Amino acid sequence: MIQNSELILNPDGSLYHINLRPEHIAHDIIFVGDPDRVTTITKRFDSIEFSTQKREFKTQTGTYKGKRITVISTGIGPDNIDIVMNELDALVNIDLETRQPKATTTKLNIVRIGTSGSLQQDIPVDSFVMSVFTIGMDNMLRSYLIDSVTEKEMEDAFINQTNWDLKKGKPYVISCSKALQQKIDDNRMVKGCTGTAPGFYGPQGRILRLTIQDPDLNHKIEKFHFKGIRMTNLEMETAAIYGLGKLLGHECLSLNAIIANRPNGTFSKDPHQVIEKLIDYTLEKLIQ
Ligand code: R1P
Repeated sequence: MIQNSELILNPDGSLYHINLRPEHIAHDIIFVGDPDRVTTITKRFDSIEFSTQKREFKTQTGTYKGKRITVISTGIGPDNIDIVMNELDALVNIDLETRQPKATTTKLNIVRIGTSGSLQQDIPVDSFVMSVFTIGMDNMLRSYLIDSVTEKEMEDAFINQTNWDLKKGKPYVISCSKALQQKIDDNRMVKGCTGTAPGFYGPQGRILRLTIQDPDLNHKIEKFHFKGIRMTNLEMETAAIYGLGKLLGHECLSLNAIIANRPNGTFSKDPHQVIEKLIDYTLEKLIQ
């Protein structure tokens, strides 16, 4: 039995942070970072059956062209993903009455619609990137036993080519769900490898007033190559989603609206429009 201190339920039986009970969620789930992006998506729905919000975790469940979908905002960063993935998994794979894992597991389909910065001159603002691989430069996932789900050869290549300082922790590489990739991919997507950083400024090579540990890191990441794969973009959630998804047995895919181009120093003139387009793209693919 999982103790009250480890699996915390609110008085209404919902999970502590995400405020959800099992009946509140669909098995097809869209993650966004920004709570305001939840309604940007669900305003397209036929109807909404459930809404809640606690802290940065806003959730709405409804139907889009007859398909039941849940949209959840995760806020920013891998630490929040640890909360959302574990609590969502508990909703389907732990009996909340007996506090025991269920005998059979239920798989969730999770698609992230995020914003991101391109690392390559030829991937301009306003394009879409599908994260076929992700490199986690955060350390959250290393609290779990991850060797069964990581791509070690690519991990070593990244550490060597970027001369990564292991004092910052050890990067890890995870691939996306092949089933979701097949369902959602088409030629409007740039396929690539997304770097997940544990912060927005120093961890992504942005210098304001502080000296950073490796000012050349983005340049080295941009040049990284492994068996035809290159780094396409940087954001703050994908590796944590893919890692926990693989460990818990869920299908996960991350789609990125490119709103900044780091090497060119440009920012989209209309970031909302590229996000809206990526939302339309994703919803149409999900109902196929
Ligand atoms: C930083 O501005 C945030 O935007 C990106 C990053 O991953 C980080 O969460 O994603 P979202 O737009 O989904 O929040």
